[in-house]
Amino acid sequence: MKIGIVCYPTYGGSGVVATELGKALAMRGHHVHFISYKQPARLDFFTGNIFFHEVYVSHYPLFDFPPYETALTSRLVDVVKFEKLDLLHVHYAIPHASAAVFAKQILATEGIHIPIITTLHGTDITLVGKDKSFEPVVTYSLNMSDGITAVSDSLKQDTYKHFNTKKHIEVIPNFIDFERFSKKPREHFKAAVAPPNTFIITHTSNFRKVKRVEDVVKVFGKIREKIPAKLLLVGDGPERQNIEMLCREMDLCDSISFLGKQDPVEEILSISDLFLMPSETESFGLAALEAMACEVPVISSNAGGIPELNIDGETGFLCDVGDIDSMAEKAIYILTDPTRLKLFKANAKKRALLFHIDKIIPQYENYYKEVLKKSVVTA
Ligand code: GMT
Repeated sequence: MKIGIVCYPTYGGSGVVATELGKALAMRGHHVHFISYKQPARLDFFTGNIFFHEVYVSHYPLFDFPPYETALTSRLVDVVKFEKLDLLHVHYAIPHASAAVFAKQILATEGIHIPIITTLHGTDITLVGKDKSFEPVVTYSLNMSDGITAVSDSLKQDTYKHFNTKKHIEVIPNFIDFERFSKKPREHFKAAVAPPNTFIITHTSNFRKVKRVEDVVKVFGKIREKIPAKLLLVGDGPERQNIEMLCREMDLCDSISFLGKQDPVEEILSISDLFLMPSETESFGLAALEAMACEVPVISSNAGGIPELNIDGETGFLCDVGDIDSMAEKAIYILTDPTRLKLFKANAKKRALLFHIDKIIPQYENYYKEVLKKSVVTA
């Protein structure tokens, strides 16, 4: 198949999933065309069947806001026509789904039929998308898509709750590449990061409000009162400065390292004993899956789709959003018994294996075939 993938090029979850999906599809022989304003961060190699088409936005003095959606639409028309694509798979509804729908309508005037699949990733539905400044456009784009996928059942239900659509939504969860994400022997690294017999607790995110990084620090503060521990904070974003202030206020600076944006996250996860994800909303929790693949149990909130990944009392624990006491108590419960910790680590990996890339990519391929078949009939 000749597949166009539209995504954000940044390190955010939707861009990562879209890029890894495209790379895996190319490995399976498909021709994959990435379309975005910058080369996706995870697009770290090219083969004869991977292509990248940059979207340029003209800067004209009249534009206070560069019209990216218009430029993207024009680029989609051009790429679909010139590369003779079979389908467009857009990741994150805003503005990718509406741009694709518009491109589809333009192409139809020239007798070209292009099916569109929209994958919903989370905040495009639960946070930004449902805002009334976007909702009518998102609803229309969903209803005009030939196929819709969501990364968890929870996100599927949220979509039905917030948008007026009756269209079928296929749930295809996030996936993980075990060739990259698996526990590696990194004892020297662990020794350099923390004194012996110190537990390493990790959190990775884009430091947005929705991630509740302040809860991570507060939970860590409580753990630190009982057992020797070090907190590694990976990532960066708008809340970083507030979090640094909180660490100072709590007198925890010596026990917390801000590592910033890191590409080899698997190296850090390889030395970690516990992962914290206290998010306000989380459609799936790719960062938690990456941790689990590296044998790291997860203490998380029970928001959104996290319970579809993290199994309470087995791979970690689920607590109510903001319940810092319970999160700390559960963390201490896991960490203070070596046999229990070993079991939780093993369970985390076993659970992550259910989301192995080799299991999930065929689900996308089958869904593509299904949508192509249906859209030929109705075209
Ligand atoms: O987590 C973020 O803020 C980034 C966001 C994105 O779209 O880039 O991630 C969302 O998509 C990921 C991949 O499908 C999911 O694993 C994340 O749970 C989801 N984030 C939220 O729902 C907050």
